[in-house]
Amino acid sequence: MLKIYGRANSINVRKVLWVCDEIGIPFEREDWGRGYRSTEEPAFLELNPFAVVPVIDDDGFRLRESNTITRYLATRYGRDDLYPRDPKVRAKLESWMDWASTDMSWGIRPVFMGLHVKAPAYGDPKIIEAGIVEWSRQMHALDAHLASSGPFVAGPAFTLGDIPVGLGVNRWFTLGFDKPELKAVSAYYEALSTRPAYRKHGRNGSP
Ligand SMILES: N[C@@H](CCC(=O)N[C@@H](CS)C(=O)NCC(=O)O)C(=O)O
Repeated sequence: MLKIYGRANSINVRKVLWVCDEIGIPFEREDWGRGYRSTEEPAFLELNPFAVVPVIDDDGFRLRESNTITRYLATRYGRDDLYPRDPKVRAKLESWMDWASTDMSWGIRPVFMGLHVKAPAYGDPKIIEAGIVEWSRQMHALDAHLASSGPFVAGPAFTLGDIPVGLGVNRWFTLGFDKPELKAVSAYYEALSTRPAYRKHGRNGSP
């Protein structure tokens, strides 16, 4: 059976849990990471020398990097709907996966670490405010994209691209700070919320 290493409240582990439920892949999960066993323990470093979750073990095939894991599982289970073979559709959805892990996450990180984790390194309100400004800028761009080319990030259908973006959007609505009204992003949040796997692993009350 597929084994997932990583705590279920990690945004990156949640991508893997969500895709497993979309596909219907049974799995076992072991808690590792902040609040659980440290990823610096030798047993974990042997799984992933970069000391971050998630890692999967699929019948002896070990893989790290959350976005890559979702692409691997969709391919392994032949889910062309989630990861279409058309090169242009595929590139489009992958560009949103990359955006969520870079441009969007650079704004999210200081806000999440400061307001939710309350990490001392992010305790300065100026750091949090700068994160909100950057994150809001990115969210305005997402809003404009969804308004013109949605309802999903790659167009008419839900794909893997919506998994990292949808988790960032959940974080946006769940963390408490003053935010601009973004109509298309709100509609996207509601559209994703019709999916049981998003309700379970995304919009589940946790940022
Ligand atoms: N690029 C990696 C990043 C993984 C990552 O940063 N994971 C965080 C949790 S979201 C982590 O392991 N933090 C250390 C911890 O929880 O102890 C991926 O997408 O899988």
